[in-house]
Amino acid sequence: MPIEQTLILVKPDGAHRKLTGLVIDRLDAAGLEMVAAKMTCVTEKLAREHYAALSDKPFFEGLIKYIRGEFHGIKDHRILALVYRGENAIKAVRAVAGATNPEQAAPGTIRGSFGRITTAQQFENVLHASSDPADAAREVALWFRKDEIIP
Ligand code: IDP
Ligand code: MG
Repeated sequence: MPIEQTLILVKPDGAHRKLTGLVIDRLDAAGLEMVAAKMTCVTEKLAREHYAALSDKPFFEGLIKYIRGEFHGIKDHRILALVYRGENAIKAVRAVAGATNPEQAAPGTIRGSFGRITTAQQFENVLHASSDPADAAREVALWFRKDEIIP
């Protein structure tokens, strides 16, 4: 199986609800290795670049507000960004995370246990996880410099 790197973001609802440690525990338990971590400011530009492929979706503007912590009072728009590495890391992290829609995410997955849909139809699903090798490479390079990642 291929050794992959994948980007994880603990989203503002995850930070606000004190789920950061749980996310890290679940990823560690999946047998993956953390190779980069930082609290970083999600600028408007970074948020829009990260979610560029979704810019035509009706939920896009809400998603930009959400990832910048505007619904959760996150100071300075800070977020925890992580890179994990391991065999089939992209799929392994997606399995731990669960489906995008928290109502459809399997019980026991992070999103299935802790995600919710707000009355304004905002998906709050605790974490971001890259979805395929091309996305993972693009996203890791967007959030981290090379020298911030353990070789
Ligand atoms: P993913 O995060 O599981 O890869 P994507 O389809 O890439 O899912 O969507 C990115 C993020 O946009 C989701 O994690 C979620 O926060 C939000 N999102 C996706 N679909 C919807 C929707 O139908 N309504 C509201 N928010 C959505
Ligand atoms: Mg995605």
